[in-house]
Amino acid sequence: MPTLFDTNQAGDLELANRIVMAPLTRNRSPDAIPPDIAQTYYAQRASAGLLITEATAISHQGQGYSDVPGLYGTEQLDSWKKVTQAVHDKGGKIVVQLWHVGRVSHTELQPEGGKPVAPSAITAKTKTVLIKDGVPGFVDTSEPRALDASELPGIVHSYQAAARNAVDTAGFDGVEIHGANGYLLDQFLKSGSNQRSDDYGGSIKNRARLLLEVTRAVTDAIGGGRTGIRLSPVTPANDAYDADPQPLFDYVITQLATLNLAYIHIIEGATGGPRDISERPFDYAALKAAYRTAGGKGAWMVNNGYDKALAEEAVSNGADLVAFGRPYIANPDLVERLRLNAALNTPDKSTFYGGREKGYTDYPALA
Ligand code: 8OZ
Repeated sequence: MPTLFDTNQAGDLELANRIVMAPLTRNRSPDAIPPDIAQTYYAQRASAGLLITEATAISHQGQGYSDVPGLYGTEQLDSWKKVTQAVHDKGGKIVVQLWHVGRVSHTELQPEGGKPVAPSAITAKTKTVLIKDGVPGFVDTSEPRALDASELPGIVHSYQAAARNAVDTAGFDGVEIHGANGYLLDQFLKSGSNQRSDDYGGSIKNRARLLLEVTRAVTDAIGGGRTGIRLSPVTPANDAYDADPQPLFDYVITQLATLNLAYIHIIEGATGGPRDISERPFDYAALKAAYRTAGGKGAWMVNNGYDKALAEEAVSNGADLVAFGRPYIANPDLVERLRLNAALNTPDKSTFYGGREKGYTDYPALA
């Protein structure tokens, strides 16, 4: 029976263990350029089997928070190149999370102060982070405008270009498509945010169309073996809601099964919150079974609220990889600490978003 500490394969990626650093937004990239200290931050965590970067905007339009990084400008790519080099020098593997926030944004963050874009012109009941004079504050998201169908090929192209640049220019081992947490692709998937009457709204097949077009475009550019995707079937994050998520995600996963992806990354329950939501039941075992039945060979990665005991139980029940979020903020050597059953440092919430070294690169490893 494999353990958390055994090697595993995720598509083309050979991973040293089954412990993954989940994507974590840190808002330390002014002008969307990762700071030099991001090299230290990610290299400190390189003993994870796989590092997934913080969500990274594929375009200016795809940005929804102050000081999050991008993947569409030369300086952004050059800076990421130094990060991937630092991780590879430590023997680590790193993929970048491709992000378009859709309606979870603010006019102040959009090109020419325009409205954020969405499947439908429905404001998300959620907050974003604007940093003013170095001080982060939560503000309501702006009212979005509905995307015209003629704009969608351009968005698909932005994902594809970002994936190509990530691998060819920035040196990433692959990409993760952010299909979760109420951002653009999840907004299209779910009935609460998608009221379109064209080919991208209405039926499950139509609502899943954009996510599948994006995933095909990315795999065409860099190969399925270097592409993962993150999904959150029932999270309420960012006002995400679907009236009937099980058949929706069973369809999505069955389609994804044909694309030879490296991995499928599932957030179980409410992102960063309860793993079970009584009013939003979901059968994750059925989802995984649907993927395997449809021929899906990617690694099955689980996430949300895992500790060592729960992670070991998941691996013994057939999970291939377990992603840890908040523990990775405070424990650069999380793999070693889990191996030794050592105490974990406690993350400091006040330094999650914004700032510099404090709460970022200064958490100690075991002596
Ligand atoms: C926390 C703060 C801002 C963004 C996500 C990218 O939930 C995020 C995010 C998390 O996926």
